[in-house]
Amino acid sequence: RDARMHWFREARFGMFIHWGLYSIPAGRWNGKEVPGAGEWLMIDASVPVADYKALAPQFNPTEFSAERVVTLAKTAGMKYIVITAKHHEGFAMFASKADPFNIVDATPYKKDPLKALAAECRKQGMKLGFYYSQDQDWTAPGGAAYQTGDHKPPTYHWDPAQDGSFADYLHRKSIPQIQELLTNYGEAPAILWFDTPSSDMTPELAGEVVKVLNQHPKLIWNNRLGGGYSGDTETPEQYIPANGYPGKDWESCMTMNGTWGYKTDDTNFKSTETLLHNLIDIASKGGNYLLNIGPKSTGEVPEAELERLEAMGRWLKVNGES
Ligand code: FUL
Repeated sequence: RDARMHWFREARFGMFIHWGLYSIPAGRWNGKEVPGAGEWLMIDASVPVADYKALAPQFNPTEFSAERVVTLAKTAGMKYIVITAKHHEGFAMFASKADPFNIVDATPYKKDPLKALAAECRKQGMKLGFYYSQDQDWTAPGGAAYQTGDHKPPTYHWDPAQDGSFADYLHRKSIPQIQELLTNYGEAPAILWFDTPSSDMTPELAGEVVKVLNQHPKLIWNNRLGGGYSGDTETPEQYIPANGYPGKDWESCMTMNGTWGYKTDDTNFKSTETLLHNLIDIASKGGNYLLNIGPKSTGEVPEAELERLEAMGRWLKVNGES
């Protein structure tokens, strides 16, 4: 375990990337701002599955450049990147034989950005991890949904197209896609970042996922798989634990404004000074800072995020080690 965690313990600073179809509506639906995080738009606005899936043919991020993103992370002083391979919306940002709702098969872009990122990260010596929403999936039958608005228990679905068995969803989509992410990108990813487990993820079902993960001895995975598994890392979200987590590996993930996925209406950005204070505070307590960017649907990184990361890099160059 120590050998496996070694690079993570030295890293201190990483880039989180939330990017998916939600970057197209960018927080607005039917001409109105939808309160909440941009990547939660589908559930917050109760968008029917067919309407949401209709976003895919509009997704053509021709301005995305893996080279620019990895260079930006490097410039900022970051040592690793974790990108959303599939968020709760259920759309795979990678080539997938397991499910056709993916960027290669369902969009005019037709390319796999994770492939480009994996190649560029290898080239620039950057670790790459994949975020994968293994439990919530709002466009796949049987995928889980959190309790939101007036959605009804026990499933909290809002469209009959979402109904089905969670175990079937896990066997047909989630586990096969996890396997794709673990094997299709050369060396296995450095991190698998799971999220928002529900009670659907029983110890038995989670155990099936763990069997797959255990085939990759260098893989680090977080504490959000569910089923009682604690994983390798604690993941405080949007806060810094007062005393860190003595004896544990941890990573505070945070946004620069108030959303993970791009939202045109959210311009409430923290100052570079605040972001640097967070980094120093976290590092002094033995953790890592996983700081988010939310690229636009074109693939471009919002200017406010670019500026801050470049400014952090300039400060670190003068004042940091490395
Ligand atoms: C949360 C998710 O629901 C958010 O959308 C985001 O991905 C964050 C890092 O984890 O709980």
